[in-house]
Amino acid sequence: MPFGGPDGGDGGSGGSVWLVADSSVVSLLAFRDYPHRIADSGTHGKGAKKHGKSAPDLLVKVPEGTVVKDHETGEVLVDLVNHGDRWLAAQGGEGGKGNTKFFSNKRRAPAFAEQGEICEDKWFRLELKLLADVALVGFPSAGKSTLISTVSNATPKIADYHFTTLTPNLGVVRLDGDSEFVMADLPGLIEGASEGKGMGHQFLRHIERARVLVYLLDLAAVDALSPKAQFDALQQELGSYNPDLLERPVLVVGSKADVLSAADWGKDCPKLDLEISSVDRTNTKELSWKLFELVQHERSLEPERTDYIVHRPAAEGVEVIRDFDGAWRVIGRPAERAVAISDLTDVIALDYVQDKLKKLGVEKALKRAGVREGEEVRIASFAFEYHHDL
Ligand SMILES: Nc1nc2c(ncn2[C@@H]2O[C@H](COP(=O)(O)OP(=O)(O)OP(=O)(O)O)[C@@H](O)[C@H]2O)c(=O)[nH]1
Ligand SMILES: [Mg+2]
Repeated sequence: MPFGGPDGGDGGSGGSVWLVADSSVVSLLAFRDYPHRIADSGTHGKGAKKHGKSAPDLLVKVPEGTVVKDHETGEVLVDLVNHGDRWLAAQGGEGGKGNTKFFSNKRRAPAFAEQGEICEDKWFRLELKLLADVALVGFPSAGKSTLISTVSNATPKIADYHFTTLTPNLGVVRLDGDSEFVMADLPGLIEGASEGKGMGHQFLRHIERARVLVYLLDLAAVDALSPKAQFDALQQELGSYNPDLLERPVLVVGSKADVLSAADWGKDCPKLDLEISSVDRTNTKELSWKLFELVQHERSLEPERTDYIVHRPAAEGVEVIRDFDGAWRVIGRPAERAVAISDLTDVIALDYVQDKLKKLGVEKALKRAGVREGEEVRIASFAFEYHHDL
């Protein structure tokens, strides 16, 4: 302001990007559609000493069990294990100080102000260890693999002989942006499975971890066990493996309804929650939504953790290294920041930056590293010649 002195307010800081483990998110699929996550910028400072507004941090939800790795080296940066665990992935830029802040007896009319800091911009690789929310249990050839291939992204082997599935298949059932859960297709169970018969017993532990169970009963099994006999046998096997499994929320579902229905079996079919056909997709969407609601309910009963872990990078100091061509390079966020936010074409500003670098210990670090008169020193995108005490 002419005659009035400096009156520029500070700029607001930009938001940081955090990754936060959240039990309602089960997959990383959203990152395939939308890999860039950008926190908002702060707003500019204005005259009349008005400060700009800082932007809020952007909290990006990831599933529990997400491992964050360096995109290039594959180094594990953080393991977000439990709901609420969070990690500072990229720090927002700090707002620049308005020229009001540079007013002093020495500098009565500072014509310069700091630039806002350039924010961090990084790529990471996210990986996830899946745990099933829903487990499909049923006799061999009941149609478990066909069902999971219809409602999820899993592509298991399907065939008309028993024990086609030898190891569990996991699939993500995605109903819309925020509604998703993990389904496990397990090898078929038979009578005696809990004593080790057939394939399924090795996988009963997967069932133990699932929040919700589906008993898939083959309605087309004309020359095998009736749906009722299948149901009884499944309950028997699960109960003798672990009685708690009988308390688990469960949907009793008849499969292959395009061939035969519950009505065709009369008393030989237990009461079903749903009849489905994976072939003509009768009720498969309905089943997914019902399962999602049960899973959501179970998730809501789980106690909210309050002891989550916050991971943030350690404060950085100043380090001096030799650049690729032999020049010196100062690295460390505070020093890089001091240079990046200042208008180095303004002599008074330059003076201010030099002061700041000295305070940060840059000069000391350069001396310690052995920099000699006239050698080139770089900080971020700025380069200068080193002269002792200048
Ligand atoms: N008509 C009809 N056939 C089906 C349906 N679902 C599955 N099938 C058939 O049933 C047979 C067995 O299907 P799978 O999905 O492999 O059965 P599974 O339960 O995974 O069997 P295992 O892996 O051996 O335990 C295949 O020939 C499927 O094509 C359905 O809704 N209708
Ligand atoms: Mg199968």
